Amino acid sequence: MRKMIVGGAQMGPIQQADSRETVVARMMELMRKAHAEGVKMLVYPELALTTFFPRWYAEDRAEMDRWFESEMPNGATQPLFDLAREMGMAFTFGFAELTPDGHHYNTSILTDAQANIVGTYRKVHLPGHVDHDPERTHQHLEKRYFEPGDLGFNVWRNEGVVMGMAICNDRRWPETYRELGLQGVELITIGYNTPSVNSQKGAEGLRQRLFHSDLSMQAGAYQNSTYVVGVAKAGTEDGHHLMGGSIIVDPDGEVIARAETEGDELIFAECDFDRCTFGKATVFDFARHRRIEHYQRIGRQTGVIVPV
Ligand code: CDT
Repeated sequence: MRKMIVGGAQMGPIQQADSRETVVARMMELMRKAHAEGVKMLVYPELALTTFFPRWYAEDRAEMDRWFESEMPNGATQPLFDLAREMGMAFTFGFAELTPDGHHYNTSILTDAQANIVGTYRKVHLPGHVDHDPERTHQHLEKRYFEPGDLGFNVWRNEGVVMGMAICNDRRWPETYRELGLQGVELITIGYNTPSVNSQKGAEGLRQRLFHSDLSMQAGAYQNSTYVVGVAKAGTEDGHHLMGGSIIVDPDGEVIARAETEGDELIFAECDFDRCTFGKATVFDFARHRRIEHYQRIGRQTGVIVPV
């Protein structure tokens, strides 16, 4: 048996005025709680260090560079890395990355138990739009401020477990899980910031938003026989509400831990990674059952083409 206690560090809202240092202090508090529960791998949300700034429109996108990190770790986050090293805790969190050559990505990093960065992922599926859209109840300008990730979907053997990362909207796409599943993933970490209102369909409601989130991650876990940890940044940020609903899902697709609040909250569960083997060797033994000769469209066609 390969058992590890995995934690999700859901975070409550971060206001525009909150400093990185204040936020990191909250992350460290969650890490201390996780350590007390025996957690060895801790998952924080997407854009964990700042407010969800893509909701704000700036004519000059360079104004938004203040939300980006040009190195990691940096002065503000170093104490979190130091604490993790002291506690022997692997972790992952998301942040806005500005590269030395001027590229902007929605990024997450993965560390080992010595706080060495062993993996980097840059969000592939960027939701929203590029220009200000007056038809929407609120803006979602990820396509304005970020470029699509250039690293693809990778896994890392970390602390004895095959781990992969995805970010927020990626969780709604089966391609995300299957790319990772084809590399034998056993733990997929997904941080998210999901507005509780659909800006183009107000009637949708929070219940259905949470259902779609659960549905996507539970299906991804089951169909690839992997654990999935989805962790929210939740609550009201400068008047805009983000849903909670952080969960840990087992390789059967069952939810084994769930957040109850919209604030800073630790969820955790003991994961036995040997449980991933059964599904991978039977109903989802890809080598025996996949028929890639019939999947060609997936790799060559992006949008829908309906026959005339
Ligand atoms: N952060 C992020 O990717 N949020 C999206 C909202 C989509 S609405 C344009 C999500 O899929 O949760």
